[in-house]
Amino acid sequence: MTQRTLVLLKPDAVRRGLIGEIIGRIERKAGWSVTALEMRTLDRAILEQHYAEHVGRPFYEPLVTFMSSGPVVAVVVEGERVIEGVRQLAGPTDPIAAAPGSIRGDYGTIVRENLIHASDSEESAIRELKIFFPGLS
Ligand code: YYY
Ligand code: MG
Repeated sequence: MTQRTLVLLKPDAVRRGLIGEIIGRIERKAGWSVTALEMRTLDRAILEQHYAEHVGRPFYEPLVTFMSSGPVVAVVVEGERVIEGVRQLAGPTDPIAAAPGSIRGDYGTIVRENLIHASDSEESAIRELKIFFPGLS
């Protein structure tokens, strides 16, 4: 089942020089490929759309501050079961709970600064891809 998912390399990953490392891990999975990519700094409006489910939660304001603190790299990844697959590769939200070998488990310690966003379902992927890559057919 070929799918498309949205990955964001968060400002901490960009600042720490982990763009190549993280994209490299994704590219090494058999049959997965990067089909679009853009570096950009996100503003409050786009983050409110992207994180709509979290608006009003206690961590929302610090999350927006962090996510707009520097450029992110938005990446479209296509391939076999890529939605579930990239979530697995990323690991759980809390990097300390994430297993070594996962991206968050290998590089993160702080929940907010957990390096990577990946769409969590087919419905989220479609919604998020529209926000970041509106021109994609
Ligand atoms: O999908 P995922 O990124 O793993 O977690 P979400 O529950 O959707 O939360 C989005 C984002 O918000 C998370 O990656 C870090 C941040 N966050 C936080 O700072 N503190 C929390 N208690 C929960 C989430
Ligand atoms: Mg999420």
